[in-house]
Amino acid sequence: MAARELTGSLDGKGLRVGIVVARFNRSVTEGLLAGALDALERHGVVDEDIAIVHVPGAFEVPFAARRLAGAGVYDALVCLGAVIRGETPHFEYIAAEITRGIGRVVADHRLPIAFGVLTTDTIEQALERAGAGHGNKGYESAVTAIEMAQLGRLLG
Ligand code: INI
Repeated sequence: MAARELTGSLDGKGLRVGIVVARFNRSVTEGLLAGALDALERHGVVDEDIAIVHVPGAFEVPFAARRLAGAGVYDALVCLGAVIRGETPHFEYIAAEITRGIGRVVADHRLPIAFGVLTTDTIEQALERAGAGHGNKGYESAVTAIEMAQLGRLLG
């Protein structure tokens, strides 16, 4: 007997997706947001099914993600931010807090949340992952959100 394999499809049609994006390091996070929106559009998610929530910095992302999750409206969330070591002595705290905070929301709400948060040493490294070409972390995260939303449907 063949093993049963489950993989979420990348069909975004009909999915409702919430995006939380931090303004801090805006030159990076705007690129992440553009990448995420591009991915959603290419995979069939329509504008009317997308909510974009702007927050000041990465530290505030889990708060907004929790509210969106609690609304019970979204099939998946995408969290976007850029935490850059060179610019803060409390890099480790903020990076740890957003990671833990988002993880808690996933666990509490059983909702897929894609982690599109860059943690880099320099702004240049972050910009490399937020550009228009290949490797945009926002794009990758949005595709992950779609796959996990579809997988969640299969898993029930
Ligand atoms: N927020 C970020 O998103 N990235 C950072 O690199 C960063 N640094 O460098 O401090 C940052 N700080 C702001 C923080 O997220 C909160 O907005 C602030 O502490 C107010 O709560």
